[in-house]
Formats: sequence, structure tokens, C-alpha cells
Amino acid sequence: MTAETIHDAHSPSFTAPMDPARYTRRLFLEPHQLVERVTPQRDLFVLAHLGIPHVDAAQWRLAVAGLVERPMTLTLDDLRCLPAREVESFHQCAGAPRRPDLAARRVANLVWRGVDLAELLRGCGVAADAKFLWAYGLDHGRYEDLSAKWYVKDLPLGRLAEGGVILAYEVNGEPLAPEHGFPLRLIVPGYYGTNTVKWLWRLELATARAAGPFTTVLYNDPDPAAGTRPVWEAPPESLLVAPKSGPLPAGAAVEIWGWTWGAAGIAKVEISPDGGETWSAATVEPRRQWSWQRFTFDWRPPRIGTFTLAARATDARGATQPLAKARNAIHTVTVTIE
Ligand SMILES: Nc1nc2c(c(=O)[nH]1)N[C@H]1C(S)=C(S)[C@@H](COP(=O)(O)O)O[C@H]1N2
Ligand SMILES: [Mo]
Repeated sequence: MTAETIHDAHSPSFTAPMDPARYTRRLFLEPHQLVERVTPQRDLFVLAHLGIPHVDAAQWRLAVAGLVERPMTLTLDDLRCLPAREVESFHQCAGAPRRPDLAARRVANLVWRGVDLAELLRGCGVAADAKFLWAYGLDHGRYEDLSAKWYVKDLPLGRLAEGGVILAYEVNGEPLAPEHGFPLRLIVPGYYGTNTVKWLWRLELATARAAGPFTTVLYNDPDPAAGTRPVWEAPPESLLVAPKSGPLPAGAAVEIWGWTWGAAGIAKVEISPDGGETWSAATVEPRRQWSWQRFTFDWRPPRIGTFTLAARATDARGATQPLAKARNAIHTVTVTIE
């Protein structure tokens, strides 16, 4: 055992009062309102399982500990002095942690700015037997029937080699708002939002997965091959922005458009005018970094009546969206041509 682990009580050297000190969910935009390519921070949904810590930036420190040769403690100024990286990425809430059969449709696209984590860790000398990175948030307390000393998530260290993992202190050119993780959050592009730990105060290198409720009981979906699968990479998904459900005038062409995203990038989007009976290819723009991608399809309604429009994305690995009972189930809108 190193001196660091003996003396480390796994608590920060400062306090961050939580207000509110309970589960918080604020949703602002419906799918048909996601018209902007980059979601303004003020319109971004807020998800906090335990509450919202308020941090005094002057007191705040980040600790890097565990299986490293040189543990570090960094101030916000230290981080701002390091080379900055920008990453555009979709940001998606997986929804209820124990309901992999429900599609929450909470998604955004943001430009994050901060420090490249792989580079920072190179300076710490990560031990050869380290396999996971544990990320600690300052929030703590109860969520449903569970209690957590801290909000802790983990990720396989192998993810760092794919690039884009940063410690972000800015979003869309602004400092993070308190509810979005001020002063620092972890960004893992391609992973579901639950892994983007807000109010970061500690990173720990470890041989195994972390033991808290958010990595064990919660956010592990059943998997036919592996038993369970951590809610890490986001599978392919798409969402219809226009048209929205409701009436449309007869005789006019309709532009069907929306956003599509997934960890592997989207290769194909198909549109169905009949609730999934028949499909035709839409036009999909290329991805920038881990951004969502716009798709578009010109539709000529064949007659007056009611139509269920659906979109279905297929990613670069060939995985596609299920019709129902999945976090990434296909999205539909119902329009009536009058
Ligand atoms: N520390 C901490 N980080 C967290 C959470 C949390 O409860 N505590 N919630 C996660 C979940 S489930 C989501 S979807 C995103 C939401 O980020 P946002 O509120 O900035 O949109 O933060 C993630 N990071
Ligand atoms: Mo979430």
C-alpha cells in the first residue's frame, strides 16, 4: 500500500453544499424543438441523481490517485494552463437506470472544451495493471432505495486510446453552469450521459470496475451474451424533428428531417411512411468528431389520411434500432394529411 492510499480518506479537502439535495430532473425541449445543431446550455436537460453541489472554484481541487506512479492534485488554474482541446459530441441521457426497455429521447449536441485525459494521465505514469478509470463526483446521498458515498462511474482504460475523452471546464464557449457540473466534468464522447461525471473531484486508476450503486445495481442492462452489459457506448438512434405530430396540408411536399447519432457513427438512416412496413433511404450528413448527424428525406404524401412516420438508423458496425422495448427504440410521429 502506498502512502497515498493510507492517508487518503477518499474525501475532498473542501465542501460543496448541495442545493437541492435530492434527485433533480429538468427537461426543456421536445424532439420537434431540437432545431439547433448545437444545443444552448440553457436549454440542456438537467439530470442529477443525488442533488446539485455548489463549488467554490478557489477551494476546489482535482485528485488523480490509485494505480499511478505520481499522484497529482490540480487546481482549476492548473487545468486551464494545459493545452485545451475541443470536442463536439452528442449528449444523451440513457433514461431510467433500471429500465432498458424504455426510450427516454433526451438528447443534445454540444461543444466541450477542456484537457485531454489520456495526455494528463501519461504525466502520472499509469501502472501496467490499471484497467479502469473511476471518476468521482462531489454529489452524495440517496437515490431511490440506494445510498452512495459519492456519484462514482467507471470506464475501461482502453476507451482513452480512441481519443476525445476530456476533462471539460467549458461548454459551447461558456463556463459550465452549476447544474451542468461546474467547475469540471468528464466527457466520454460516444458513451451515454450517465458516464459524463459532473462536479468531478477525484480520478482513480484501478484493476476492476468500481463498486458503488451507479456501476453495479444501476446502469447494467441484460445482455444475452454477457449476462449484463454496462451502459457505456450508445447504440445507433435517430429522432424525428420535423414534421411534428399533427395535421399537414394536402398537396405539398413534406421535408422529413431529424438527428441521428451513436458511438460508432451512423452509416444509414431509413424512413418509413407506414409505421415500419416499408423503408426508404434518407440522406445523412457525415459526422464531425462525435456529433449527431442530420438526416433528411423528401416525402410526397400519396393520399389524404393518417400516417405513422418512423426513422431507423444503422451504425458503421451494422447495428440497427429495434422497433420497441429498447433505450434506442425507433421514434415515430403521426401526421394527418387533410
Ligand atoms: N456527478 C454526477 N454526474 C452526473 C450525474 C449525476 O447524478 N451526478 N448524472 C448523469 C446523467 S444520468 C446524465 S444524463 C448527465 C446529464 O448531464 P446534464 O445534466 O449536464 O445534461 O449527467 C451525468 N453526470
Ligand atoms: Mo441520464
